[in-house]
Amino acid sequence: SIGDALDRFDPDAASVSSSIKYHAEMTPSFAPEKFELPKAFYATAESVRDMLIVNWNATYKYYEKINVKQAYYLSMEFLQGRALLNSIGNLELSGAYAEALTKLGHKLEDVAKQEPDAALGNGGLGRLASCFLDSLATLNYPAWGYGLRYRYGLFKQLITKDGQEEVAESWLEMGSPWEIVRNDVSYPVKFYGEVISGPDGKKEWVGGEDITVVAYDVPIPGYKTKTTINLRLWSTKVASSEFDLKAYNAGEHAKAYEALKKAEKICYVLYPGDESHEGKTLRLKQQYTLCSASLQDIIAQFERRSGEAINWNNFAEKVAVQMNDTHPTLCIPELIRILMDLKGLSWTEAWNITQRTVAYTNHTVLPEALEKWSLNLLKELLPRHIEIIELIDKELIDTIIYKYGTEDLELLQEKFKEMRILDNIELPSSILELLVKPEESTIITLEADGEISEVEPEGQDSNISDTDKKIKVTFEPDLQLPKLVRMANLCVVSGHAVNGVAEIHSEIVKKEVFNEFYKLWPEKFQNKTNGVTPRRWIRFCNPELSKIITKWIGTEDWVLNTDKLAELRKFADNDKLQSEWKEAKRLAKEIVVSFIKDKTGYVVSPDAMFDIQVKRIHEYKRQLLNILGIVYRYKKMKEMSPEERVLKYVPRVCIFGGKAFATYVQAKRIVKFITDVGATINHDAEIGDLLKVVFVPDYNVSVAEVLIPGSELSQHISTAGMEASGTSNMKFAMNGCLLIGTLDGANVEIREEVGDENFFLFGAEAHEIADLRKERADGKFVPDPRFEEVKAFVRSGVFGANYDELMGSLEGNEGYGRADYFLVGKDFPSYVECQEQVDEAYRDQKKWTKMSILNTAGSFKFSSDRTIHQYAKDIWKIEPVALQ
Ligand code: DL6
Repeated sequence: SIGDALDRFDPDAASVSSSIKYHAEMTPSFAPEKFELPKAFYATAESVRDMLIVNWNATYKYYEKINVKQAYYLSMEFLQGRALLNSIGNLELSGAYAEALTKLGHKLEDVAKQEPDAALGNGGLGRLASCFLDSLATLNYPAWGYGLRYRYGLFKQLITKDGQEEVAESWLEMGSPWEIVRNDVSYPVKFYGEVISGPDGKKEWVGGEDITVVAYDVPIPGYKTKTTINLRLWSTKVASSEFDLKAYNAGEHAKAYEALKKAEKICYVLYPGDESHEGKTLRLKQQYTLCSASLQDIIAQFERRSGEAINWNNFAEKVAVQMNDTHPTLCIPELIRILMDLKGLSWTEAWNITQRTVAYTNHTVLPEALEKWSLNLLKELLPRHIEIIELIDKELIDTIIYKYGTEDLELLQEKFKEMRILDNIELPSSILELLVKPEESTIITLEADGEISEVEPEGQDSNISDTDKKIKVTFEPDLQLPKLVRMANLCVVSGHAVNGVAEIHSEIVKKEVFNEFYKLWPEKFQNKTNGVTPRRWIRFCNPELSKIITKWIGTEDWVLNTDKLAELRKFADNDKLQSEWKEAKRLAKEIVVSFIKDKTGYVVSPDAMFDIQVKRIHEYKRQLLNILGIVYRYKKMKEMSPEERVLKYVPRVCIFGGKAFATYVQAKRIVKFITDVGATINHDAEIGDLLKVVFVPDYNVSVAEVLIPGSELSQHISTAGMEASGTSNMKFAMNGCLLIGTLDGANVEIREEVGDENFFLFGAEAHEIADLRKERADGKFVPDPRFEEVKAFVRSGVFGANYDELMGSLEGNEGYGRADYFLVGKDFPSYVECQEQVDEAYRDQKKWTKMSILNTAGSFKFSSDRTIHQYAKDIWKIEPVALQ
């Protein structure tokens, strides 16, 4: 029985050891005689995988048997990081593994470090998806993740004297011990071709390019539960019949495997450059591959579980699909296509089922990040899907007309311009006819930019028939602009729920980004504040602090029920707790010291304050504000006597980490600037340990697991209103790190929970930003002299160059784009002053430690368990099912 299967494993160190030895002997990729490090990792991981597979099979079978409603999380990114410590931690086998490995001559931590990060993500969105999987499994929710198995992830970041360099991230070079290749789970995916209509009006998509997708399953264990859910990653290939043996034998090798390469390249890298047509096509192919494969799989599962009695109207009662941002939008037309063209349902039925099934999470308000695809590219690549998207656009137009009537054409035009899925594309003729007002006699042209023009028809106007000179409504696309499909609008129209990821962000989603949709369907809009898993982000990455928390709370239940962390509040002043707390922080800082030495060569002092900003490099996240603050501090230090200097400033190590997108030139300039500043300051003997600036290369999950426990101050300093949520802010707070930040994203809620006095707040607020930008653009902004001073200092060449492009962008000089769009200049003085308060606070270590404890205590809300319960209840309508 399932129960027996699950109970077979309750291993002690001895049985763990023999399992590891077994795998060491049977692992063919390493020499048999030695048990050295990489091999020790693979053998250990394989022994863990045996256990995972038992639970994973049982979970799978159980869901099949009880035919429970399941959630499917579709995401182009899963930033899983390493799995070994997390898996054995969740299985409660860390002790047994540590002991077994010691007996075999290795330390568990050394073995664990051999594992390459599964870097199938870019930033917060991908890591959130991975935290969600951990919570789903832990809370026993029937759910799966679906993604792509990129061979090279995003990229590996090298830091050279020229700044960031990207090289392929070859995380799969030695194979992944966690994945199970499912050659039995494979589907065809088609591109291009044409749509033909049968006599009964049924559509068929034929011809084109066919590839095959194969599932790679990654078991995801929950904490202290047998539930082990599935992350199904798709890999692309072609059927063997596509290999052109004749061409190969004729020496035309490239031709022989052309089809294979075309298919394989879909899964080479995450976010391939999309400036070229080729690049855009590849990205769209990736998105469609994820959607088509996952939908086919979900439908196959639904059919299998339904047995003889398939009732499609029941689909949404069994399936909830969550689109992680707009990248998986194509699952909407794909579901409709399968239901209509392959399962024979009508448009009305298919549309209704789809709306009840899919939901959309928005993760950004940056207009440039809201995906828009070229109509022509979509038409070419997915001809059937574009027909379906046109039908959805028509449904939307009907709804708009139903709501606003046809009387006020100007109002309608406004609504169409804002809301239509198809941008700059003809209105359906049936709609144009509907807009005709017989009593008037003008030709009304609705222009794509929202304007309306009216022309009195001249007697001989050839567009107007002789019999009816009354009126005509036409639509005029803007020939200068491309015809686009707005994916976010498609998601909002088709999904039954739309959510933002922090309270302030969800309000912006409702009141600004999708305000017109909110007026139509207020009930769709929700907030689901992000969270992070306390297993990985405290329990496993910070064992010393975890022990202390458990000791003072009196139970380890906080790992599952983070509300208990709030109990630490009552001990925040306790001297004993404070000294243990400081000791744990100190140990974590020492680990950071050796990590920095190892990765950058810089030697930093553990006595200094560790001040960290780690996140993707983006202008809105304002790493530039941070580094300019450092430069200002450095300049002031240089102007002071050594005595004054130590009185005014506490020693700091300022740590940066994060990747700049390969084609984001300005972000790469920022990386280079930070490393140059570091090179100058770190070698300035006069400054010594009072200030160090370090850029840690190749920031990823494992690096975060080292840096976050050792952090004392972390920076979340985005221009207000621009960071959807942020999740590292939650991880830092959990680990007793104080935050300096703006009122943006989840900072707002973190500050509420930890207390205003335990958060360093500065900067303009979201509601002020539009006016401030206008002030800047109108040339009315008067910069603070400190801001002028720091820019002049940078331009003087102290750091090697004059950084004209960066400094210019802060001034709006010609050629440098929008005048300080991210308001670095505006916030600079309050940032510098706030940093002075940080120094002041740090001098009082008793107070600082209390603030640190209160940050951990106040972080209880930011567990992804809370977030997942909310998604399950409010959006997916799924219930936990614990295996018997
Ligand atoms: O919701 C997860 C994460 C947020 O915490 C960040 O604030 C936000 O920037 C990030 N958004 C993206 C957007 N990507 N796209 N498209 O990564 O999501």
